[in-house]
Amino acid sequence: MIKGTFFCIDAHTCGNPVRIVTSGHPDLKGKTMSDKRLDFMRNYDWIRRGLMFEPRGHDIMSGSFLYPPCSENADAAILFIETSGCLPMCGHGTIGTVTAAIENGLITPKIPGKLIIDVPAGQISVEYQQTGEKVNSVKIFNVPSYLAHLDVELDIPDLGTLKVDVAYGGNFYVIVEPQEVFPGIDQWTASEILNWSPIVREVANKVLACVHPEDPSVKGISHVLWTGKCQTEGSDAANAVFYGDNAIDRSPCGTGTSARMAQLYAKGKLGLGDNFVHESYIGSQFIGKIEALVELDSAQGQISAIKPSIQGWAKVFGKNCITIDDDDPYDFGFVVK
Ligand code: PYC
Repeated sequence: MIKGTFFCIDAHTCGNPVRIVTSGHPDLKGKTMSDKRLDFMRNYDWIRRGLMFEPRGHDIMSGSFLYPPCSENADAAILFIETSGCLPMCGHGTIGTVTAAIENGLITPKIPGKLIIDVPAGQISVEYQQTGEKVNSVKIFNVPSYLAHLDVELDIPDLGTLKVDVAYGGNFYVIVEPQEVFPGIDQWTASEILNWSPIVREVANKVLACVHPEDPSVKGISHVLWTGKCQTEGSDAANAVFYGDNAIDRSPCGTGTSARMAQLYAKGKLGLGDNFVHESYIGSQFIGKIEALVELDSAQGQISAIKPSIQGWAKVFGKNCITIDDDDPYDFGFVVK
């Protein structure tokens, strides 16, 4: 029996995949996208697994569902899906989703060129540029981003002690800069990054508490952002973001770029109004900027945060109708580790 039929638009944002699911998504309970994310994770995770994992997806697959807005001022809402779960926010996912949605008439903006979008991490706004039917670039004004932990020493078995920071940019990131036991991403192979990242994430999650002060359902370190020397002209910094169980982001990572700007701001290395060109593991670039400074209330007092923007591009390359049928032994997908 067919359990679900999903019409999808396949795209990539600066090299990283985004599968935008335009039909077949479940009705979700809740007033906000954060509530709806929890309902999806509890009751419909089979859809994510079926569409993201092999054989319909792969280790690096990520995607989104477009929903009607939850707030009166918004144009649309997005639920993000990925091999690792349902992210509170995804930058490359938003750029791909907006590109596909505008090019295919799936969202009608109240103001052409601008969108307000509800996402599980809060509300974001977007500006996009279009030539004819094509969207050339998308700029996201992301959720407040902040440094959560500074100079933490992690004992990584068989590697040594890593000094790291942890920052939030829509997801929590361990940020690892070059040091004695880590020479930089330019000196490590992709296999080394894929090997050490889950261990670093696990150790960091054991010793550090990361809970968003305004939404306790947003918690835990999901990503590891490694840094190193740039390879593309014009870049200010380079990164390799690890996510899921076996993925390095091919885009410069929107939430990772936001977290990195928050870390650099807190350390006095980036200022209000500064641009920050961030390069991915394959050399593609996002333009980041610190747009404003804000304070977040927390039980421990106020947290200084930045309001970052991230600008990038996406290309749509296919349309796809995917079924999940329970006569298929791999209906809910599988992961090879
Ligand atoms: O662009 O925010 C992002 C992202 C998260 C995971 C992969 N990409």
